[in-house]
Amino acid sequence: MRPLSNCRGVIRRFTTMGENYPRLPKTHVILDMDGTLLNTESVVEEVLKDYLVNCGKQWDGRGEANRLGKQPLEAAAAIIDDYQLSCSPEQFMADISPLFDEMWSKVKPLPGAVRLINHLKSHGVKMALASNSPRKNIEAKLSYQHGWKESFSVVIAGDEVKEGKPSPEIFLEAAKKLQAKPLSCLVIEDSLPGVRAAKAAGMEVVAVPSIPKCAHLYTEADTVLSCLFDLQPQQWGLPAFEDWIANTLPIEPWYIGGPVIKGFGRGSKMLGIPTANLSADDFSSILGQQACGVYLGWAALAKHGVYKTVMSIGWNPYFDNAKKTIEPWLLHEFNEDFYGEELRLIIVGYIRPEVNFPSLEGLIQRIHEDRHVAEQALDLPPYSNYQNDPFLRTIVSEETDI
Ligand code: ADP
Ligand code: RBF
Ligand code: MG
Repeated sequence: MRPLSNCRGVIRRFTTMGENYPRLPKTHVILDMDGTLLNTESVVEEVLKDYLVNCGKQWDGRGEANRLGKQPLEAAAAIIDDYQLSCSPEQFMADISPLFDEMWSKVKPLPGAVRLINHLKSHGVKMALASNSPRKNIEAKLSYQHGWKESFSVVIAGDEVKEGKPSPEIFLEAAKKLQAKPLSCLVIEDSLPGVRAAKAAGMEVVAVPSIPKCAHLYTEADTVLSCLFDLQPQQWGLPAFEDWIANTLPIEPWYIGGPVIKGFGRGSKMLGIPTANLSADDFSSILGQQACGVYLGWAALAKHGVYKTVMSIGWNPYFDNAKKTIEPWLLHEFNEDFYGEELRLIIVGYIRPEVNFPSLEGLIQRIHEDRHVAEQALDLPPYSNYQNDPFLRTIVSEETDI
């Protein structure tokens, strides 16, 4: 089996001097905030939806890629253009800013953000926050995230520089205040203007795109990751995470359940791997907060019992689905289908990002490797106890096969 640690997480890496070229070790990390550390977008969407309805328009997610990472007035101009509104960017900002101010308390950290900040902080790696957001908004957003403000040695806001991203100024200013050379700083960014700004500042950049299916646009980034879970700081000379256990990353467990629905019918037919799908529509809010990827967990089937499971959550890049799906493979041989039966899942750990494969055989082989990883890891203490969780046990009827 291929060593998983070599291929975990990195969707693509550009190096001009070959894979083994040693990078200049990084001593400092500069982080973008919205879309990189905080899931601001879901709250922004909520506000925009209401605002546009009042303007007689309907929000359809249009132009998100056009807006992300921009400076506030430019983002406003993009929305005005996309939705043919009749106000000026200044008027738009004046109308919408108070609505945002009421919402910052609802913004949640993105998966892996708290882990990353705590990790760097505990190893004494100095961090800067470099955001196009105005200082007032940064302060408001940070005030709701416990311990974040103190974690950053430097915070630079969009209204504290002459030009925001994609100008390099904000990153150069952050490096200066950190007293670090640009090449000693690693930038983590979700947006294209942010990546461009960091490159123009002479820095290396890890991109973690916040819009699905956009990874191919990030040609300027040094590495493109699917989510922050996949960051390997040791590749940049920074201290490695120590929380991976048997090729899995324990996460704050999440609990979902519902009747098994029909999927695309290709799991068993094309792959020989049946997946008992749950309706992603019923979980759109929780799915929006979680990173796409391959996960391990425990599954309960009301009329059968409790089983180990390994699943993919996301867009299935090999099939390029138009909708996100939840695809749990229960690690047990069943004699029959169980469509309609109540299925409950506790998702306890992360294995890897969803990726594309050059062949169906490659995908199948990798899913079997995932199964092996999950089977072994689920016997270990951080995960094994969840099989007895009442969330699972209480739905399983007495006369089951377990
Ligand atoms: P679909 O696309 O409709 O989900 P699949 O080919 O993926 O079809 O088959 C999934 C169905 O197979 C499940 O809904 C379930 O009824 C059945 N099944 C049988 N064994 C398993 C298993 N070990 N894990 C998941 N589903 C299984
Ligand atoms: N599909 C992908 O396109 N890329 C993946 O990396 C991927 N990983 C998977 C891992 C597991 C453990 C499982 C069960 C499925 C995975 N699939 C992946 C999903 C597979 O494409 C899906 O089950 C079929 O499309 C069935 O509808
Ligand atoms: Mg299926």
